[in-house]
Amino acid sequence: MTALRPVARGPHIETPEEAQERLRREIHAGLRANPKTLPPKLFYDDTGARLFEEITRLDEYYVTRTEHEIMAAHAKEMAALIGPNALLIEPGSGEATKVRMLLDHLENPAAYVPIDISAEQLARVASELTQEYPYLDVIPLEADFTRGLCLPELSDSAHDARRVAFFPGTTIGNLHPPQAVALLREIARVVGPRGGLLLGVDLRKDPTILHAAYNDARGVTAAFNKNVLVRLNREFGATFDIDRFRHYAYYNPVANRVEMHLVSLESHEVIADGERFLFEQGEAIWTASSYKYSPAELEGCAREAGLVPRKRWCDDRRWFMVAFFEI
Ligand code: AVJ
Repeated sequence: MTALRPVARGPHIETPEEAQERLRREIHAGLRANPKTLPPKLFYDDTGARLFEEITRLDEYYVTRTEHEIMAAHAKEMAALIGPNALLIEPGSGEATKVRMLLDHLENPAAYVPIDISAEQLARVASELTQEYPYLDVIPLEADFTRGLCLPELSDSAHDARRVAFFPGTTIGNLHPPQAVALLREIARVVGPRGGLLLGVDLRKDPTILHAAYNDARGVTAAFNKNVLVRLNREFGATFDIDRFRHYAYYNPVANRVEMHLVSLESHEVIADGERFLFEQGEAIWTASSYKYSPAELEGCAREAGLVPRKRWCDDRRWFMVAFFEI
């Protein structure tokens, strides 16, 4: 049994209580806003992380499968571009499935830093990776990367290594483009002058395909979306009646995004965080966006953030792109 490094917390070493308090305020502000809005990171409690894994295996959800196919075909070339002795950083690591394809080809990586808000999943994944790659220094960091990026304490050699961020799964798509640029800029800052970024992003395509991917027949995406309300009831003492809300997702080809909503089926009141919130019949809570990019637009965002496009890989249908950038 390998001794497990304690999960570092960052940035600014916020306690779990402070993090929960900040989330509470964010939720409160979101429910007061017009339209009512909740941050997509709320999806990823332990139940949500599990539901998302189920989504990635759905017939309709081509996203994960397609990226996996691209990675499988080109991981060797990607690893070569990252180079030897690199420190690999993954914001929103989740199950850390795709990074294994890189690790299988990377030459003597300095360390791997998975960053995630789902603490239980992060600890489990880190221990699995330590067993699978005994030579690898795995340094998990429990953090909300949307609040800025930081690195845990590193050994001198890991600290001086070339830093490369791995940001797959089109997580960047959750952000409105200006925020996406800001996060890319933050990534560029953390990886520094010799750094790199390997980024996976979903591309624009037939809206029918997109619609199906976010409206699966088995209703897993609906359960994933509604789990946000279950969580607010459990963790923040809210009184949402889940059956009074409908999962509603559609692709907006003008804004280039899938929007996910929870729509109130009738006019009613909900208590959350000690306050009454009125829902009109048909009123939405906007729970997520999933932006779809063209390769050129994505690379434009990256350039704005100080990242230079070096190489891109797509599947045959051009549904998904993985791209490598350097500072
Ligand atoms: C994890 C943000 C990439 O937007 O496709 C999947 C989340 N939501 N189905 C996405 C999600 C509904 C997913 N990302």
